[in-house]
Amino acid sequence: MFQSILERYDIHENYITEKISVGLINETYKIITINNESYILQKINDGIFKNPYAIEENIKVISDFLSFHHPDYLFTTPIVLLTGKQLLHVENEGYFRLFHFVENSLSYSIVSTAEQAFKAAAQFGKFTKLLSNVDISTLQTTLPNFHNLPLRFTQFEDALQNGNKNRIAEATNEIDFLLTQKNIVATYNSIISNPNFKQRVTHHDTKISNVLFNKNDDALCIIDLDTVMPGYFISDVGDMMRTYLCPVSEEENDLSKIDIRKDFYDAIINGYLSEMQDELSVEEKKHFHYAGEFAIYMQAFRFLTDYINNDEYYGITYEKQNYNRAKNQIALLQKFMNLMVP
Ligand code: GN1
Ligand code: MG
Repeated sequence: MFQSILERYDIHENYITEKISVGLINETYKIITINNESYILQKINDGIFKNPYAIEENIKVISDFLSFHHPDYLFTTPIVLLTGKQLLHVENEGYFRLFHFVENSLSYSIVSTAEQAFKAAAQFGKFTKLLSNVDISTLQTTLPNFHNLPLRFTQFEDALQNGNKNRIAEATNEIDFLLTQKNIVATYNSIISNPNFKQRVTHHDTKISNVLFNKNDDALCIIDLDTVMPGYFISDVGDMMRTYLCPVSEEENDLSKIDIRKDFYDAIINGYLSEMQDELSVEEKKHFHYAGEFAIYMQAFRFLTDYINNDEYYGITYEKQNYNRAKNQIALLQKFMNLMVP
């Protein structure tokens, strides 16, 4: 399969491949040719991204804007095919994109220093800031309602009505806890009706593996631009809190390891504000803490929803994985709410 894909990019040398997928949705491979050219090949999950061309078009709008206004900014765009398109559709296989591997870059799966948290947050803040003059109506929504908390909550409630009865019974404690936190949804509704909350170009998947660093630990650029679309800053800051504050990942089953690193919390806020200070309104700046609650809560019940729906969305490698992920996120939310009083 790879060979026929690479030929469409006029790459004919021998190569080796390595699966480096870190996400739960798309598949990612590194390809190194015999001439030592390195590429990243990504297969888009078109069961989830129903209109992959929207991704390509958004990236085009953004890359045109950046190359005109901020030509020095390192922005990873897919390699253009012989046909002139960036997205390759292979019948019965799916949609693919090929990128040049960013030389001398590395990525992390867990944040190990507050400085990394600061630098990553600054990168995501910079991205939104540099694009603040893009007319967001020119961008498409690549995943409708992706971070729409009330709608996600309704999907959770639907799962509780129609999902796997055994799994619902098994997860009674977690379900009860999540239902008691519904005020987080009410706050979201008040936020989006507040004119001081603005929609901006938002990444929506700010985990640390989406930031490339060099060996001196400088942040080089951000990657994984499939969910770049209009959104609120709480999405980006919230997902950083969800994924940077804890020394272990959402896959950890030993809940005693779940902890909140206060200095990393400060680093996220300070790093983000180092770029976004003049962009965010006073009202928005009061909602950094809420951002964390929003993202952790949403992820907790999205994992549980998927478990109750028999794991139809997130990739799993063992039976109770989505349940365990939900328990992990609930533990994180409880720690976050107890330790990090706004
Ligand atoms: C999914 O596949 P990945 O890791 O890029 C999900 C995110 C979740 C994340 C949890 C399109 O992202 O919302 O935060 O899993 N992306 C989509 O690991 O649903
Ligand atoms: Mg992603």
